[in-house]
Amino acid sequence: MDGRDLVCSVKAGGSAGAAQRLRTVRAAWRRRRADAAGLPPRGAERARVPGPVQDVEPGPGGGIVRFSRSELRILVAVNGAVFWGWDGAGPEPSYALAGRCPEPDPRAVLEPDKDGGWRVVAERVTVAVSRHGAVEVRTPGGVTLRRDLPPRWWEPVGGGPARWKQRSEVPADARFFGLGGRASGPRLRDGAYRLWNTDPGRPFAPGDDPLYLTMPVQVVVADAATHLVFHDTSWDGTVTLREGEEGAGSGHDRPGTCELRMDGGPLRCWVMVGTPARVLLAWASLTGAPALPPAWALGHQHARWGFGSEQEVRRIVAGYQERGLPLDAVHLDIDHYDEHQVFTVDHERFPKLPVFAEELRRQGIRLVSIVDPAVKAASGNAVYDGGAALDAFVRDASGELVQGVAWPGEAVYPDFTHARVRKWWGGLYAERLAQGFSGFWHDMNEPTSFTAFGESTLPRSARHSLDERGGDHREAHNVYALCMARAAYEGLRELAPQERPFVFSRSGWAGLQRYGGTWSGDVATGWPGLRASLSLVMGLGLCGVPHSGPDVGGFDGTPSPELYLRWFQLASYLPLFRTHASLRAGRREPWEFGPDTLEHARVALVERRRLLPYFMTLAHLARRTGAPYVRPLWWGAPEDRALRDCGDAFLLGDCLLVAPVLDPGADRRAVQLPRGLWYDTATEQAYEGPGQVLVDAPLSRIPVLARAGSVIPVRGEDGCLELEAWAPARGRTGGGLVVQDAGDGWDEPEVERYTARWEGRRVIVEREGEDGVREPSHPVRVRGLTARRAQT
Ligand code: NBV
Repeated sequence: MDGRDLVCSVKAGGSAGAAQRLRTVRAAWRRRRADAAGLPPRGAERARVPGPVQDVEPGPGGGIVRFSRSELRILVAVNGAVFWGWDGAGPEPSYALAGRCPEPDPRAVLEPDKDGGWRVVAERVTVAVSRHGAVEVRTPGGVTLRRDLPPRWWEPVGGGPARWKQRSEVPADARFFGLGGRASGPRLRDGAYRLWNTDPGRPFAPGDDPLYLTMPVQVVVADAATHLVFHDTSWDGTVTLREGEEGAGSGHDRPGTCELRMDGGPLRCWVMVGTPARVLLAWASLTGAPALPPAWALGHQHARWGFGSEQEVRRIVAGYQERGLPLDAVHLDIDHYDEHQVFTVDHERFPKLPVFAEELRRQGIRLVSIVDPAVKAASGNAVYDGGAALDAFVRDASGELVQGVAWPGEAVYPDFTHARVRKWWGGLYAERLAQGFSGFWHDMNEPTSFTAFGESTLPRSARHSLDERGGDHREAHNVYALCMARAAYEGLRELAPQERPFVFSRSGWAGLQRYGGTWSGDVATGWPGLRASLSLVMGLGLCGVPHSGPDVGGFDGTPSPELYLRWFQLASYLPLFRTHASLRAGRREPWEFGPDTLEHARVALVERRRLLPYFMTLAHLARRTGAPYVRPLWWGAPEDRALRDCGDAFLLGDCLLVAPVLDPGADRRAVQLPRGLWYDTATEQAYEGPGQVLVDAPLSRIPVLARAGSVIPVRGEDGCLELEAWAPARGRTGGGLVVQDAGDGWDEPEVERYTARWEGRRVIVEREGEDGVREPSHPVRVRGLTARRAQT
């Protein structure tokens, strides 16, 4: 059943359902008519390439290379990132950039290259521009990481935005990652990936593409170096990837290729080169540090569409408490709204929400509210009236309000690309705070409008402010949710200045991490959905959005106890650990799957709670360095090709390797290890990497390995911080970082550094400071001292 059918069937059924169906038919026609009238038809087009080089104009960090039919602006920034833009495009304005464009690197200068080309030599990269406008990015050692062939534009003869195509080559051994949240990654195989945020309208599985959160960001990993390339344009487009082949054909390498075709927008990109850690650091310095969540948001959260009433929420909370299961937050979905209207409460089902919220808070449980962007188009609805008075809603090309269909029926959509609208919307969270909510879950913000046919979103001709530049939905669509997240984040900063906002959003774009995280959306219940969950989290992390996680158990249907448990176990090691499901789906509480599942889920919940200080440390490190908590195995060893191809396990920070069970019936699994010594944290068996090992994975747990030498902050039984150290390999040392966080607020905690070393038969852990080493003030437990070494 897709969203359009569902909308009809869940809404009271009968005549209400029929009325909604009729609305979706009308909305689809309206959308079609609006675009027919508001978008110029694509008539004849003229193709253009840059042509031969004419002259250059050196400037700070690079300069301008002029061709007969275009010009290329190159800028190397102080953070090592390289920008280039065609047809005069500069880095600004941009929805991705966190602030102003970084300063140019004064050492980077434009100089003549061979064959009439030009180049800019910088510390970490050389950018070479050929006579006809091919752009090459090379390592300082001269190895080519990426070669962009001269682009091609198609310009409508009667004027309007040009379509363009950019074809690039990468080394034959390169692997592609990223492009936002993709269900069939994290390694992106050969195929076409669309750049248009899309609600698939039904639960998705690997192969469904695009999904809610796309981004023109690719991380390309090759022997020579890793690079991130970001095409800064929010228009609809398609990326077609093809991995290369070494020794293809007559012994020659066939390079990997990437072809980007966009419907419009500037042709401009940023490239960052280095190790994965350096690349993500540069990306975060450009697009913003990931927002730090409050500590509670790193705990276990339970949601459901259709709790339906305060009594039911009480029943669930009591279920957790009676069984001694940790629970940190409960999420209320659209069914707690008054007739599905955003920023309202159904007072019959939730008569005293603020009182209830306060009661939960005293028990250490926060309430999170769903927030949908669509506002019921009815005067008398306070949000509608307030927005209308401000002219906050999207209009069409003829100036009429764009009316779509969402859960409350006929609906209008705030134009979040307008500063005034963001300010107004941000202020509306005051009502949510007064109801006692602590966190915010943005849904349906691709944006989705139910339509009986055609795309389930706003007309492409719909007008948007685009921060006063003016434009239409073709350009605004992909940044709509990003701007909504900004509105919420900035509003909350003002409304509750002492608290760190917790916002997570289904859709988004490059830079979303500045305001919060995301989640999988409606992942289909099934083993493929479980695999897709991990792919999404890893891909998003590589695009700079480190905080995400799936609906544990899948959104629809009823998972088998085994599937539910494996999902639960995986998610207990992901940043967002949330059980959630649809109105119609089976239960998702851990006790609903039999006593064995309950006991195994309890182990996962308790371990998550024990690891909270480590998660909090990872959140701080993500904010300072851009490094995601969940990293592909190749993170520290991109030259290890076996790791590049391996997407079924991940590193959680520097210390842990998590190998979830993604197939039914498994009681052990193969794990591809990076270099070094690793301990199975359950058995303390030691394994030497690199290589593949077989590790036990009974139903009671998934394999988690600790890197020898790690020092991990954990929560001791008394609730205080402890250090868990894993013995370094003999003759080696180790260490770890700890950031002790107050749980909320803006105090800047110190980064504590610990080292671990052998002294005779003991392992000593010490705290490093400016004035030398000292004994740690936290209790230390050393593990792995008597580990058996397995043969690999
Ligand atoms: O608000 C209802 C659901 C929500 O539970 C889910 O998490 C979102 O992804 N929402 C989608 C709208 C209904 C989709 C069928």
